[in-house]
Amino acid sequence: MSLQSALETMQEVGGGLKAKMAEKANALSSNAKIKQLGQYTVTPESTRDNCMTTNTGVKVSNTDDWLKVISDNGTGPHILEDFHAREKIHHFDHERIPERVVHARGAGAHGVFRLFESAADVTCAKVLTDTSRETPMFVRFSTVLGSRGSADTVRDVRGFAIRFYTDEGNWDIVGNNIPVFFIQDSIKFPDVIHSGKPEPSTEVPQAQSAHNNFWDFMGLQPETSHMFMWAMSDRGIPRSYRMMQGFGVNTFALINEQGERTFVKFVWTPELGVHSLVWDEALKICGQDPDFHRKDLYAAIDNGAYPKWKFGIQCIKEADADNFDFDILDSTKLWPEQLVPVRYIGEFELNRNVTEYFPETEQVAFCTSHIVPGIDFTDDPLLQGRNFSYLDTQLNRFGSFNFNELPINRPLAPTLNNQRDGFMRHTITEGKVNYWPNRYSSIKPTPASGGSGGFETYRQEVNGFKQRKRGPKFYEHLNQATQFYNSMRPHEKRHMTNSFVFELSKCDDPQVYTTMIERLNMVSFELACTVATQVGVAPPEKPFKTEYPTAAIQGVSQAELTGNGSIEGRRVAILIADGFDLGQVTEMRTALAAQKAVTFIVGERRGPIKAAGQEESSKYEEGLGADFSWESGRSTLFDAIYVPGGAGHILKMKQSGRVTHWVREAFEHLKPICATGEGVDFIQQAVVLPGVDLALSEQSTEVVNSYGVITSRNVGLTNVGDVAKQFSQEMSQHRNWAREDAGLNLKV
Ligand code: HDE
Repeated sequence: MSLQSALETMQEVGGGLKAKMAEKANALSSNAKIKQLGQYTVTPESTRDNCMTTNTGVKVSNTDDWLKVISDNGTGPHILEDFHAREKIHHFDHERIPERVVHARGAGAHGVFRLFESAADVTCAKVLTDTSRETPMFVRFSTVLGSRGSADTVRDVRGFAIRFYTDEGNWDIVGNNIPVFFIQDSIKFPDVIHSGKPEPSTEVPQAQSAHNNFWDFMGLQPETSHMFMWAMSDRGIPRSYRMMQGFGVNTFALINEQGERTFVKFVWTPELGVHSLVWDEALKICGQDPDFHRKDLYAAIDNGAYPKWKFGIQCIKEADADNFDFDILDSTKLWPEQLVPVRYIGEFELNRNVTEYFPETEQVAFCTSHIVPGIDFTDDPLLQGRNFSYLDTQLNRFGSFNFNELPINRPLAPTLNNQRDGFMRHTITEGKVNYWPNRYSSIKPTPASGGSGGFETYRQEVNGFKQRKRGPKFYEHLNQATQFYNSMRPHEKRHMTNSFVFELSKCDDPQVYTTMIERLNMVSFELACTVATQVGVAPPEKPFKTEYPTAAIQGVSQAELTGNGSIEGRRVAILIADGFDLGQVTEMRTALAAQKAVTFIVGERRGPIKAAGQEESSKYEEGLGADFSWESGRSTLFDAIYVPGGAGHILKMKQSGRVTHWVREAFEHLKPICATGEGVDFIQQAVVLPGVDLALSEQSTEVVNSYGVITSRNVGLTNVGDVAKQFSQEMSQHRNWAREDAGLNLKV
């Protein structure tokens, strides 16, 4: 392949893909909710003569100078009469609304839900029974503790709130990426959140659970045990919002046509698998790219790599409710899949980015109480209080109950009732009366009639005494925490141990970390001993229990959730300097682009990098344009690295400590690394792979895969494709845990 044709091929790969994606994006731009939002969307073209106006539609002639009384020296006092200046400043002064008290930092996207199996046996909710429907959705991902301006990749639980704009009204599942919660009763929510938020005396730390107050609370409140094990696992540092599971956490009820009740938990699992960052990388990204997750989501959707989740239900019949050794209404317990299998009945896809952040992602107002006929609440004590809190918090954020009239919150189902007026009322309702009953009876409550009639609460018998108490099974807090730990693979256990060590080492109050070691001993003697030694506390003398549970829970290790082998949206850095082998780069890019991975050229400088053979040219613009320089990019922001051949470029790379660090850091973070031709020499110099002499492959066209480092020294153009195949296979597994098991990541 000539240099020229190689460059042209690369342009076609990029251009063709973009055109196809744009086509798909247009086709998807028209679901009913998007059309509805279109009525509220303005563009420069929708204005008169492209002219800026005041908020009352008057064309503006000058927006740079406040009206003044100008004296001879060219200045003078401002005049209050300037209605445009005052409107502009007033508006600015009032631009902020209170940020969410938790989950303040978020990212949203639009999507669509498709049902492939009717759940009519358990519910009459049309959204879960009518397989011919496509239901528009809006989803908001978030961190919990940090404020709006904090970083994305902190260790934290992630919010995963999903809204279905159903024909019967909005249905919200305000979920998380972890299936259990810290506390059992909502009255303790302010306590658990206060303990995690910045300490009141100093307002530090920001977006961190690694401090005295958080671990003080965890140590003293045994019911947190299961959830803090999850938060300290890899689930606390997801690689991408696209690679997280979602859980409704609370126990809801489904009601079918016959009026029968089934207890249900909602779960959704990503097609791309559940994957996480490694801790060192997460910490670095907080500084290198604090918007890492929101950018990742935006870029994937923008490039047509639409993330998808299978949507499932776990059901327990009313008659079986008492047959478990945990209370099925206790949100600190999950329903193990081996006992209650997940029935996947639908899927959703996010296929459109928001047009403007504030009116969509910031103003979306999720409430657990937004349900539709066929779905109901239970006595889950964490859910009951949430139903109160979400509505209350929206009133605080918006200052008016009319927040449901905002475009993003406005249901697709028509709304009509006698609640009128209030701040910022938009709707104009015809008619003389705003009360019920009235002499016209034009609108009235409608009796329940399956999924399409009025909402009717399940007829549940309730009797008892007013008390502040929980059911007897609520008092067991440790079994599932131990079972979760038992379910982890060796590398997952190692990561958990390290996170406890990190977090507790940030606490400087010995009482806090000593109590926490006692608490950990209640979950696992092994874990408590390892953490204690590292944190500087005497390990417990003996196990807390004579026998800890030995069972594991199915489906909770991320090793069981690696996805469908797709590498869509994976970011691959191609490291080059002048004199690189363009043919190899072209072949690799084409092969990876065919699988919708996104490649970036990272060169010795940004701008054109000259391929071997082009080096003599004096024209600056000749060469392959680098997206980043070695200095401006960082290995942490990519999933994998490729180093092509080219004697001249390898010579330069070997002289750069920065680019050597790139490869070593990616190796330490267990990422797939690929090299061809002379690129192999560079890898050999940068990392240690025991028992593998990469030079041996010099004479063969063999592709060597050693701990996720894929090399082919004597690659002919014909087999870059084979190398790419192994490279993407490795990428689809996300990280090479065997490298960590062998301790190689720490020997670079
Ligand atoms: Fe929330 N939670 N929460 N929460 N929560 C809020 O509502 C609350 C809980 C979750 O992207 C607030 O609109 C109480 C569990 C998400 O807009 C607030 C309790 C789960 C989001 C509130 C819980 C969540 C919130 C703050 C204990 C997982 C962000 C702003 C009973 C199932 C939604 C707001 C978005 C937000 C209260 C516990 C998930 C204060 C009282 C369990 C994803 O109302």
